[in-house]
Amino acid sequence: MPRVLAVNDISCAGKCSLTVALPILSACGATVDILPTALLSTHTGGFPGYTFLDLSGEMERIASHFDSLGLKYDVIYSGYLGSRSQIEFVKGLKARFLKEGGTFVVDPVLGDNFTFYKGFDEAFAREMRSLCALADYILPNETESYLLTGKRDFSQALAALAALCPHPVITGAEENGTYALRYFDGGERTLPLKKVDGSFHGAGDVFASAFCGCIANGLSLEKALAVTAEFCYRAVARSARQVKDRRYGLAYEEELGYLTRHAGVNVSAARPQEKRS
Ligand code: PXL
Repeated sequence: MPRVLAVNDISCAGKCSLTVALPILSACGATVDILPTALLSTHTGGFPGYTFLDLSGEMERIASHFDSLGLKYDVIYSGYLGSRSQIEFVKGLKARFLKEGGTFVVDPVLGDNFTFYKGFDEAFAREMRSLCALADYILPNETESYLLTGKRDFSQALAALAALCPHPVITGAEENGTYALRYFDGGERTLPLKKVDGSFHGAGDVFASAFCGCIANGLSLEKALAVTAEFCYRAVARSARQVKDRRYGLAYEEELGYLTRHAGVNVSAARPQEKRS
C-alpha cells in the first residue's frame, strides 16, 4: 500500500483541499497522512466572513514528531499553502520525508479566472515557483500557469514550466474552441478533455488528489492523466446536474467507485490473505 503525505488546508465546509484529498486518496488504496497548513471555516472563494487559523507553528511540531517516528512517504502532495514562509518550510519536507525514488507533486494553488485567490500576490507566486522547481509533477490550472510564467500562450507557458520541473501539467487549457490537458513528458503532449460549462469550486483539488493516487499506484503519467481526467469529468458533469450552490464543491463521492476500479489499486497486495475469485 503506498503511503502519501498530503500537505494542504482544512476548509471545514465547501469541499476542497484535505476534505477531498483524504477520501479520494483512500479510494485509490493509499494510506494518507496529513500535514494541515491552515484551518478555515470555509475556503476563501465566495463565503464572506470565513475564519482562518494559520497552522505554521503546529506544522513544525507535527513534522518533528513524524521525524521521531521515522515516517517516510512514497508521494508527498503539496496543495494550498497559507504564506511565503510556509512554502519555504514545505521545500524542506522533500529531503526530510520523501522515500528514495518517491514522488513530489506540487499543486501550485494561486488563483483562478485570471485572479489570485484572497491573500496571494506576485511575491507569493515567485516563492511558489521555487517550490515547483523541486517537484516531479506540477499541476497548475490555466490561471496558475500564467501567474507562474507570465505567458498566456500554452506552448510557451509549458516550455517555461518544463524548464522548472520535468513534468508540468496544465490542467485545463482552453484555446480556439478546444479544451485539453497540456503536459510535458519528454516533449509537449495534449490530452483532449470533455468540457462542462461553468466554474466548479474545488475541482483542482479533486484532480490533484486523484492524480496523486494514480501516481502512488505506479501508473504512467499518460495513464494517470487519462484516469484522473475521466474521474473529474464524471464528478463535474454530476455536479452540473445535482449541485445548486457551486461554492460547496464537487459531487464526486458517487464516482469514487470508478476511481478505485481504474487507479491501479493493487487489491492482492492490499489484502494478501484473501483469494481473489
Ligand atoms: O481549491 C483551492 C483552495 C484550497 N484551499 C483554500 C482555498 C482554495 C481556493 O479558493 O480558498 C483555503
